[in-house]
Amino acid sequence: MKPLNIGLIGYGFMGRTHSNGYKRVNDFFPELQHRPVLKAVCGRSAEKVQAFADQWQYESIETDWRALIARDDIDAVDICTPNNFHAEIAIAAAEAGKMILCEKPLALNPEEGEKMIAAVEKAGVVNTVWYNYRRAPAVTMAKQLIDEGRLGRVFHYRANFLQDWTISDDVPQGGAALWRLDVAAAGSGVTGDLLAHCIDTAIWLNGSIKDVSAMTETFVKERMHTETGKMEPVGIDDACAFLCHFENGSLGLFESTRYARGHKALYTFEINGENASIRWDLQDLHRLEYFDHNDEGKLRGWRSIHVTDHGGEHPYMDKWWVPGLQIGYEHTFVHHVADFLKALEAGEEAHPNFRDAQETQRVCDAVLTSASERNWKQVCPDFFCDSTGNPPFFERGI
Ligand code: SOE
Repeated sequence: MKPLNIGLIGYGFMGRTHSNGYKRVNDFFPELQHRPVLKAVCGRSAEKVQAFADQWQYESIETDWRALIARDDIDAVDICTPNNFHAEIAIAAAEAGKMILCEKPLALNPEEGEKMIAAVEKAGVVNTVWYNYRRAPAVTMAKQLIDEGRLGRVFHYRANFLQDWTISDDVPQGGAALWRLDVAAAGSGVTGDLLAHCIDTAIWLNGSIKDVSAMTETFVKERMHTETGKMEPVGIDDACAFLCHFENGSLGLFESTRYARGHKALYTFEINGENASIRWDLQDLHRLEYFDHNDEGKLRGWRSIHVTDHGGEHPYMDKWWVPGLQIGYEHTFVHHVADFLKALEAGEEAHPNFRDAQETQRVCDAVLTSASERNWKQVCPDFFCDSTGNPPFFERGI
């Protein structure tokens, strides 16, 4: 088996989910030819990063990400830093010829995303972004049902991602634990952190989004910044809702907030087609709700499919326990690693790659622009189209 030496940069919550994925993958996907090796982990505090390395059995540590990238014994760089470091690290890693696994969202904005794509494509390095919810077996099965044409024409796509952890105005912004509340580190609030997941899944299941009309709100306007020790304005969106049109003619409705008291991480989506509907809920992630209008009338109703069967019908489940026994959140990351390695071994693109994730980035950008300008925005299909939805620069003679 071929070792694939991983260099992890950042070791917070996502560092743990990814590390667990690397450690478990060969136990459950024995056909893979590569074995991830936890070669080095990097963080600014030597003491803290060493504690993480000891707990997760990384072979070595670095305190400067440039030193990690410069090492000959690192094959793949995993970026788990706050969002404002993604671009710089990814571009340097690509230039050093490393494979890259980058946390979501891809970047702070589409301009950064475009530079990251140029770097990985020029270097020809395998790249992926950890939109992990695609790999929940029930979500993958939703994709299969849609691709089989079972829904017929799709009319509606509805998604929510609701949390409640920032309601208190005593929660500070910035620093290792709370960078998600600091616009300089995160780029945006719930739009890039939570809606980005919903948008990635939506595009994967239902195709591209054409245009959006959004509203955002920042309920707590000032928070103490852990780095300056002062009260600073809050620059992120605490809540966001948007309407959209998909290319396939269906209508989308998305909502995300960190102010939905009682909800810790409620990610749900529902798709309504002419023949059937599908519903999924992260807190019941092993179930897929399915309504089929072709069922016999007196038995017609929503079925709750426990996506745990073997025999190849329920994605990924042959790899785990026995039918009827479910898996959870952490397995989505194991599946992501497995699919990444499979792509690598087949000489194919890993998905979602930077280019796929850039489509989500562009939707997020259009959402934020729409909210601030209070009007509908086209989602720019490529680099040359600006977020006003104007045509490519070269067509406008600029
Ligand atoms: C935020 O609380 C967060 O951890 C996101 O950053 C993750 O991407 C999401 O999956 C769960 O919530």
